[in-house]
Amino acid sequence: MSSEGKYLLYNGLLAPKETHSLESFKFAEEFTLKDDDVIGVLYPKSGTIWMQEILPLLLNGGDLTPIQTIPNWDRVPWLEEKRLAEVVDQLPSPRAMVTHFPYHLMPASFHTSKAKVIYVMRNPKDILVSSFYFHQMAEFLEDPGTFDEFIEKFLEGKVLFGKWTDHVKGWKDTDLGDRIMYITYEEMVQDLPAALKRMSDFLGRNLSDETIQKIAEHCSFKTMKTNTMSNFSLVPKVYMDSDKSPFLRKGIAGDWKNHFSSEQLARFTLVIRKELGNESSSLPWSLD
Ligand code: PPS
Repeated sequence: MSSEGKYLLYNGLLAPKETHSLESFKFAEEFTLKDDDVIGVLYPKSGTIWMQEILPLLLNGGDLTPIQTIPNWDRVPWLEEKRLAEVVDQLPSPRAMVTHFPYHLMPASFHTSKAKVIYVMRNPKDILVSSFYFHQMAEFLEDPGTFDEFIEKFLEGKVLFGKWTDHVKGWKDTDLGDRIMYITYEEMVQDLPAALKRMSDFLGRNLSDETIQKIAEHCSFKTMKTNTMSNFSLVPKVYMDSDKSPFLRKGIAGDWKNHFSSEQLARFTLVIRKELGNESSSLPWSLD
């Protein structure tokens, strides 16, 4: 399949045809969000699958049934993907979903609802590295080229769901007030129970320390790697080849240090800093 054949363009954003269609985007546009819906919002490779494990457990008080019996893509579907239309009627209440949408493409009903958002942000250099390997293992994505070439594509926004800087700026500047909570992938890696507690309080769950601890154990990188409902081992190898790179690859902060040369780092930082403008100073990690 040619690379042009693998992606579609929706409002200037690239998305893989394997999982998205113009109909699925239309379905998302017209989707009616409910007041008690919870949406994990993440730029690709920022921990989406992680949120698909976490949200059901926070919302149901730690009942492991959904994460042990339902594949992640049906358990907490992507708002923009084809699967949503298939599974939406089976979602338990309150519903949990995830999305890679930038803020300005959220459905109209989102803005009039009281649906809550947890926005997870990850160091863009680690996103880039994670994405580089993902493009090598996923047949439905185009070849990333060399690491140098992929850096250029990332900086130009010629990657899935556009520029990281646009995503972050759009979601930082909203009128959602206390409907949105911000957290970083790095905070989650550093102290998952503390991150879960913050999320649980935000969702009005008030879970006990014991339940938080239990959820943290089941959402650890190690446990998720062995969960067949979450590690993509159910997907045939012709689509996702874990021998090339597992989906749950390293699960750490700072792997970029093993990949970026000093020249690449300087170029990357310069562009990102310029595009973020004032927003650079409020980032939780140094861009250097
Ligand atoms: S996607 O394709 O956009 O849905 O990918 P996404 O799930 O957003 O991001 C994949 C990266 O998240 C890491 N991940 C985790 N890290 C730490 N702990 C847990 N439990 C966890 N679950 C997923 C996953 O390993 C990918 O990062 P890398 O750096 O490639 O390991």
